[in-house]
Amino acid sequence: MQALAALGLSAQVQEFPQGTRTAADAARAIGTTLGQIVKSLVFVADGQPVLVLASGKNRVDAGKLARAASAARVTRADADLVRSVTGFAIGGVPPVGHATPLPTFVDADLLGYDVVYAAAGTPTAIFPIAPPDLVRVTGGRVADLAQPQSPA
Ligand code: 5CA
Repeated sequence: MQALAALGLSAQVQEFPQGTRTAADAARAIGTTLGQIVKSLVFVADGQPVLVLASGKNRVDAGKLARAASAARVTRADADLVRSVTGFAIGGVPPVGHATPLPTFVDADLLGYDVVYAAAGTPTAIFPIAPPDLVRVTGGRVADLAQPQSPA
């Protein structure tokens, strides 16, 4: 909430005792679609941690992220690295307020919604945010990052 306030946004953090640890949990608790949940994911691009804010309905395509980040090699961060660079444990990693400022990429699919919901630092707390605000407060670059969906 402090990080968002410093960025000019008053966060309306909502607590869900039933848990918002995964995107599916969060969507169920809030009563919204998976697509409207923001997954805050750490990757390592040529040795540098980067943040990807992905729609809950998507898997991040490492090749697309590598191209967006002009990196030769992209891997997932492990849980220890997530904690050390963000200051938060997996399941509650927020899009802002990290221990280290992270270059940020925003899944273009998030821009298709009026409002999306991101973790607020714990596995039971989320906050709503308009996608253009999410881009602004994170200084993120919007990119097509989703793996192609397999037909349902
Ligand atoms: N609070 C929810 C909704 S906002 C949340 O934080 N979702 S999340 O998607 O941003 O965080 C969970 C993600 O952490 C999962 O998508 C999963 O890809 C990742 N994850 C889970 N376990 C590990 C692990 N051991 N190492 C690396 N990443 C992991």
